[in-house]
Amino acid sequence: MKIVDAKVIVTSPGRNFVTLKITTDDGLTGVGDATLNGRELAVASYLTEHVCPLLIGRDASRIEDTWQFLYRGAYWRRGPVTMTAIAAVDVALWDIKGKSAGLPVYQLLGGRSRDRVMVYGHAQGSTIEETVADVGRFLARGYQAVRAQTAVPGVSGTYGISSEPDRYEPASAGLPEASLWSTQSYLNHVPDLFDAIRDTHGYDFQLLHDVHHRLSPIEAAGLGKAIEPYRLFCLEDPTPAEDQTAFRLIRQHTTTPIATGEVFNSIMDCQQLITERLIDYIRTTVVHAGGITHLRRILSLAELYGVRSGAHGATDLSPVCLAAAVHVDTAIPNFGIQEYMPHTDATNEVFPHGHRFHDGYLYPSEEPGLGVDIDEEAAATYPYQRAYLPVARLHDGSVHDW
Ligand code: EZ4
Ligand code: CO
Repeated sequence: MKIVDAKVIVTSPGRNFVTLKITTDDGLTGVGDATLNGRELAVASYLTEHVCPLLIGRDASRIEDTWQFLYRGAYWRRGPVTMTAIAAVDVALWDIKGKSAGLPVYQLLGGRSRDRVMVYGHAQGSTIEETVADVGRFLARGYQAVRAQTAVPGVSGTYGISSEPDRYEPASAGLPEASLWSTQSYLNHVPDLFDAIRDTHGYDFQLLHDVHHRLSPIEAAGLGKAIEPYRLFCLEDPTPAEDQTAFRLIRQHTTTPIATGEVFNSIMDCQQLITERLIDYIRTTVVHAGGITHLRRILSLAELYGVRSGAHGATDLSPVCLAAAVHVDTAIPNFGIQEYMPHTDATNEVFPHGHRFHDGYLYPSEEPGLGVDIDEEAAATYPYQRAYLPVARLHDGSVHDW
C-alpha cells in the first residue's frame, strides 16, 4: 500500500482550515487536519515543500515509522508548525489504516472504553445575568458540563465573549484586533459569576472556566482558592502554560482542579506537569500534538499519574480533528472531558462527517477510518483569507498574554 499522492487543501468556509489528503496506490484516501490558527500557511508550506515529497512511494501502513521519520529525521524538533504538520500525516495514515481494515479508528485503538464522550459547551454573556441565563440554555439542551465566560466591566473584547450564540471565534480577517486586559477588573468580577451560576442552577452539573493564560502564579493561586466553594470541574490555563513551575505555586494553595496544554505540542511540554501531578486535565490535541500516535503517548503518561484528558476543541480545530478526537476519547481509559463547539453549516458542508452530537455527548462515526472527508469542490469555493488572533494590551499600552 504505497502513497501515490499527498496534497494540501486550504479552505475558508467562515474561517481558515488546512487539510492534508493522502492517496494510496490501491485507491484509499486519508485526511488529516493541519490548521494552526493565525499561522495557517506556515504549516501548509511546511507540508507542501518539505513533507509531501517525502511521502510519495512510502508504505502507508507504517504509521509509527513515518512519525519517527518525520520527527527524528528532520533534526529540528517540536514546535507548533512542525508538530501540526506531522499530526496531519499521522491522522491521514490512521484514516487509511482504518479504511483498509474496514474498522473505525477507535477499534484500532483498542475498542470502546465508554459508550459516549462527555463534552462541555460554551456559555457567555455581556453581563453576569446574561451568562447565567446562557448556562441555563445549555443545561436545558442536555449538556452535562458548561464553560462560563462573562465580559469584564471596562475590558473591551474580553476573551470568550462573542455576538454569536454557542461558539466563540476569536480570529478575525485582516490584521490582529487589539483587545484590552485588566487583571484587577477580572479578579474583582469573576468570582461573582460562579456564585450567581451555582445560586441559580445548583451543583448538579460540571462548571468550567478558561482564564486563557492571563494571571501571574500568585494571582491564579488566589483565584483558585477563592472559587473553591463553587466546585469547578477545572480552571483552565490560569497562567501562561509554558511556565511549568508556576503550577507548583498554584498547587500549593488551592484544590481547584487545573487544566492546561492546548498550546502544547510535545510530550516534553507535558512531562513535568504530569509527573509532578501539577495538573488534573491535559488539553493537548490530535492536531497540535503530533497526531494520534503522539497524543496516545501523552495520555498514557498522564494515566500513570492520575491525570485525565480534556482536549481542546474550539472551532479552529477542523471536523477532521474532532473526528479523530472522538475516536481517541472513546478508546482511552483516562478520558476526562472533550471541549465541543459546533462548527458552522459552511464548515460542515466542506467536511462531511459521521460523528454526531446528542444530548451533551459526542458519538464516533462507525464508518471505517475516521468517518470524515473533505469535499474538494465545496472547499474550492471558499478561498483563504488572512486572519489573526487578537493581541491583548494593558491600560498602559503594553502587551499582555492574550
Ligand atoms: O483561544 O482555539 O479553550 N479554548 C480556547 C480557544 C483558543 C483558540 C485559539 O486558536 O482557549 O478559544
Ligand atoms: Co482555552
